[in-house]
Amino acid sequence: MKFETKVLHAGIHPDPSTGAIMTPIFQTSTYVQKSPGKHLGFEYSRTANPTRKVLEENIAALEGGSFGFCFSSGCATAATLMHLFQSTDHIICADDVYGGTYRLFENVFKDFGVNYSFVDLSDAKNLEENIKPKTKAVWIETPTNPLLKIIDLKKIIGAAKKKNLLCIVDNTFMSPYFQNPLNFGADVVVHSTTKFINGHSDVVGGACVTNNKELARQLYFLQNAMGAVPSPFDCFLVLRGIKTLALRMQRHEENAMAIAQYLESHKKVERVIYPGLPSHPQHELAKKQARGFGGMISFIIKGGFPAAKKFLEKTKLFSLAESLGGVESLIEHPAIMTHASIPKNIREKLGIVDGLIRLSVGLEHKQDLQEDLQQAFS
Ligand code: P1T
Repeated sequence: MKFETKVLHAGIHPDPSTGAIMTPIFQTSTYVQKSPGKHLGFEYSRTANPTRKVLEENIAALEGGSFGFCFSSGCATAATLMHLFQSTDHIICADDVYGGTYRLFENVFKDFGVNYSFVDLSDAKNLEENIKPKTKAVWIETPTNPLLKIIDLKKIIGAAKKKNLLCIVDNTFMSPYFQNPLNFGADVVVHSTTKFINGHSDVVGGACVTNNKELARQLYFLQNAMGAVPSPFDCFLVLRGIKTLALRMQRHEENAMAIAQYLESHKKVERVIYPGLPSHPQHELAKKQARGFGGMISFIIKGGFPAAKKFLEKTKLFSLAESLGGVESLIEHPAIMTHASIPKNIREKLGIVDGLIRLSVGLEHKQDLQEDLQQAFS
């Protein structure tokens, strides 16, 4: 099946008891057994739930994977995955990742003895230079959040595999419509389903997918043991949102390209970062490894924080809010909002400066979006 068909049909079947075409919300915590241990495949909803199962199968199919697992948030997905490791293990993480991911690793799991090196993986040689005897895994986002650096999946995963490192790729920014890290040899692909996959800013959720049977066994165990699972209703909402993922991603990208070009021509803009622009330092790599450039743009406004603050207060269609990937456009200030948990000196070294503004370009008409930015600049 092609992607547009998979979002509607992969793992989705009419309800056998009623014929309902939409997957029912199985709002139940437990399941009656005929005799101890004799049941219809479901015992308790933390362990498995029919609505969640359909979503897990659907997301797995979209990523080209065999096993999918859903969680109560993107962070809960990452937290569960971290339990694959033990104290003294070392993980190499891309240096530019969602602030909450950085915080989870640096301020939570580090206290349990897991060590992290945050490294610029857009330069592949930095991976090999940072591998230690206890290195077990590499954690990647591409494009990165918020600087939209592109990491060469083939190169990094190739080098990591030579050292038997587990490769985990957070694919939230691209969504499975534009990029499938498992095809590059990644072991696990991660999503905050809160973002493009659900797409309607009404659910917080997460998911991961693998093709590795042994990893799937461990993840199934951890998902049940840790218990950070989504509600059946949230799974229903994500399943509903996913149906239009292909259409939404096409429009997100069309609008983002137009807005990126507009920003690049604006005299009050110092620099625009969008992988779809030829000015992006890794534009060719982005073209090669993904089927599109997505809906996220970052730019630096001239005039530093005072100019950024004024601008962020003035947009109307672009709502000032954290998150991304919803139908409506959002604007935010990474240094104060999504990446505040990264210490200022590290943030600035990375390039998350006070004039940096991030846009999640939604599905409004691109002319209205451009006019909104224009009036804010004025
Ligand atoms: O918010 P949550 O569903 O827990 O997902 C965390 C997460 C994981 N990975 C990436 C790439 C993310 O961007 C996020 C969440 N990001 C935001 C809320 C944000 O505004 O960047």
